[in-house]
Amino acid sequence: MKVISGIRYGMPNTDDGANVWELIREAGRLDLNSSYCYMMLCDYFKETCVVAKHEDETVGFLSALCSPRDDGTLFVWQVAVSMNHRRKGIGKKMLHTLLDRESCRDIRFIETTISQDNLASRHLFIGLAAERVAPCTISSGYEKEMFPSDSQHEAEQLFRIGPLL
Ligand code: 9YT
Repeated sequence: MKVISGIRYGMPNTDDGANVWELIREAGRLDLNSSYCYMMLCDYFKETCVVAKHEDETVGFLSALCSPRDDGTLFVWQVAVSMNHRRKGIGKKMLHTLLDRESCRDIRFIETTISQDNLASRHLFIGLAAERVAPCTISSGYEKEMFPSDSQHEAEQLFRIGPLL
């Protein structure tokens, strides 16, 4: 558990799932998955997820998983920070907290998908690559046409960072 400026960064528990679901709903910008999905991430994938808390409030959540291809790639699914706690570097601190964990010891590449309008996440990952002195390539990921036609979902570009030192 890390504490920086009164915010605690740690591994989530199943109990955090419901609060995480509310955080993602309030944050507004991300795809809201089912509460079951967030509970399952906080349970089975806790080693590669980070929850940020200020007192009793859940103010940030990062979900990620090691690629089942077992090729040293960490897939970062969502990075969410509550409205009231933006511009404090919480997203970046969650990423560094995760990369410093034993569970990420063999990670050499980070992949994530980000839509064009999610400027905060685009800056976050480009900034991370610069800090870790690693190349960042952006390519087409999930095209708009791949999503259900009535979902209004934007295209998601694939960011790939690495090799990490
Ligand atoms: C890095 C990040 O948060 N990507 C979002 C992917 C997608 N739009 C989602 O799950 O919300």
